[in-house]
Amino acid sequence: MSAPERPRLAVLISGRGTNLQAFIDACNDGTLPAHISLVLSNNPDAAGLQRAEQAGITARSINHREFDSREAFDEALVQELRAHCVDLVILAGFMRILTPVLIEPFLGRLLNIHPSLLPNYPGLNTHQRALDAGDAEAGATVHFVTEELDGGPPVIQARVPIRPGDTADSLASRVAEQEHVIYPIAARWFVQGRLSLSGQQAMLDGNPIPATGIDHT
Ligand code: NHR
Ligand code: GAR
Repeated sequence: MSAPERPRLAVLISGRGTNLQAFIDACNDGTLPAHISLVLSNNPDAAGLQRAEQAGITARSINHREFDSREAFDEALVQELRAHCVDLVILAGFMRILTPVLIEPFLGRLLNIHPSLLPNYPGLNTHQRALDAGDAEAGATVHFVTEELDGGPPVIQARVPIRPGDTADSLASRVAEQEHVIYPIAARWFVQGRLSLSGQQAMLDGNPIPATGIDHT
């Protein structure tokens, strides 16, 4: 008898792909019992596409600029995701706001990592905003993606200190280290069948996850 197939992931990127690399490593070392079936980028120049190719993963860029509407772009993404029978979609530094065309068919199977302690600082420039506000801590949050931008139910969150002299870049790299830890954990919970979305509530092992996610600090 053949071994059961591993759950199939798609990772959507726009840039460097360091979170993608964390997923590649976690799948390779077995800590994430899943298979990355597809990497998609809206940006043809994303460095992460090379990481995928080096790992032997099918990678495609679908340039959003070639579409007349956000919906038409999302439709092209959905076609690729369906063609690869994807079980879980991972947004990893993906920079295009998605419409219901993609969100509805993948609701509950779509995760994002956002570089802030949600519900603080949804949207862009999170590290500079945390510095400007004089915050003592920053962090990252994995959440289920819903139509509301960065507003879907949190799953897991990691905090880091903000240190004197931090710049947006120094803070971003401290946060990124934690991103690479917590994001594969959330995906592992999902592929193990432990994590789900029930209405607007994220559930782990049948219990509701608190409003800011499981604290991994
Ligand atoms: N789509 C929906 N519907 N809901 C979410 O929660 C989403 C999403 C798409 C992406 C990631 C998010 C982040 O973690 C994400 C969450 C892009 C923008 C943005 O403003 C904002 C948040 C996120 C991603 N994008 C601009 C746009 O017009 C383009 C910005 C650029 O290219 O630099 O799409 O931060
Ligand atoms: C990550 O820090 C991620 O949290 C953030 O972009 C970076 C991508 O890095 N996401 C967003 O800002 C989404 N709008 P990576 O390409 O090296 O994984």
